[in-house]
Amino acid sequence: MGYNTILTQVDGKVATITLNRPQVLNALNDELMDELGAALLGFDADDNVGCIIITGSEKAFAAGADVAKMAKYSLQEVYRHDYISRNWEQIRKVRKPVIAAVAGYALGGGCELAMMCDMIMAADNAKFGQPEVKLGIIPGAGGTQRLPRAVGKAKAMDLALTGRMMDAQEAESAGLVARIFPAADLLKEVSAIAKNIADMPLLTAMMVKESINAAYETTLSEGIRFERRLFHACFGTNDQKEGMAAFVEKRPAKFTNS
Ligand code: DAK
Repeated sequence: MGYNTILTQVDGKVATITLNRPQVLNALNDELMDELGAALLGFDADDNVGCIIITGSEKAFAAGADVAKMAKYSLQEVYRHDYISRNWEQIRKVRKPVIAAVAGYALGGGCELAMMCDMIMAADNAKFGQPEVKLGIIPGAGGTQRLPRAVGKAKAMDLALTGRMMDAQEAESAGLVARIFPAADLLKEVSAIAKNIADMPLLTAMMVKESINAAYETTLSEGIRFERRLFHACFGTNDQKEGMAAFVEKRPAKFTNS
C-alpha cells in the first residue's frame, strides 16, 4: 500500500513503520496519524506478522504534533471535532507487541506516541520531553497520564512544567526506556529484539501484553484475577502443549500460533 508520510517494511515476522516527514522532524499531522493507524491495524490483522516497530530518523522520532497546523485551531473547532482523538487512538487497538525505536527528538506528541507503544528502546542520542507548556497547551495525547506512570510524579511534573528535555540515560534510569543502543545500531538491535518476540507463540505474547497493560487500568487484586484467567487460558492453546513438551524432550519448540 502506498503512503505519503510513513514507510513500511516487513522482514520475516517483523513489521517496521518509519515516520517519514524529515523536513519537519516527523511532526505528526492528520495524514501521518491516519496512515500510521491504517498500517498498524493492517499489520495487527496480518497473521504473518508477530511484532511491530515504530521508528523515525536518526535526528527525530517525532518532534511533536504539527504546531504550524495546530496554531490556527479555535476552541470551538477542537471541541466540536474532538481534536484528533479519532486517529491518535488507533494504536491502542493493536493487540500484538509494538516497540518504539527512538533516536533523536521524541517531544510532545512524539513522546506520547512512543509511550503508547509497549516499550521504548532508545538510541544514545534520544531526547524525550513534553514541552507543550511553552506553547500554551498541556500534553493532549496521554502525556500527563502515561509519563507519571512511567517515571513517577516528581520527574513528570519537572518535565511537563519546565518543558525541558531528558536524555536517553536519564530516561532509562527513570524507567521510561527499556534499553539504550548506539544510534547507528538502534534499528539492527531493535529488529533482533522484535524477531525474538515474533518467534514466541503469538497468542501467549498477546496475552502478556494484555495482562501487563491491564495493570495500568485496574486494582492489584482485579489485575491478578485477570492475569490468573489468562494464565488458565494458556492451557487451552496448542503452543502451551508444544512449548512444555519441547522443554521436557530437550528439543526446540515448533510453535503454530494456535
Ligand atoms: N511541528 C511543526 N514543525 C516542526 C515541529 C513541530 N512540532 N518541530 C520541528 N518542526 C520544523 C521546524 O519548524 C523546522 O521547519 P523549517 O523552519 O525548516 O521550515 C524544521 O522542522 C526543523 O526544525 P528546527 O530548525 O527547529 O530544528 P532544530 O534542530 O533547530 O530544533 C527542535 C529541533 C526539536 C528542538 C525544534 O524543532 C523544536 O523545538 N520543535 C518543536 C517541539 C515542540 O514544541 N513539540 C511539541 C509540539 S505540541 C493531541 C495529541 C497530541 C498533541 C496534542 C493533542 N490530541 C490527541 C488531542 C501534541 C502536541 C504537541 O506535540
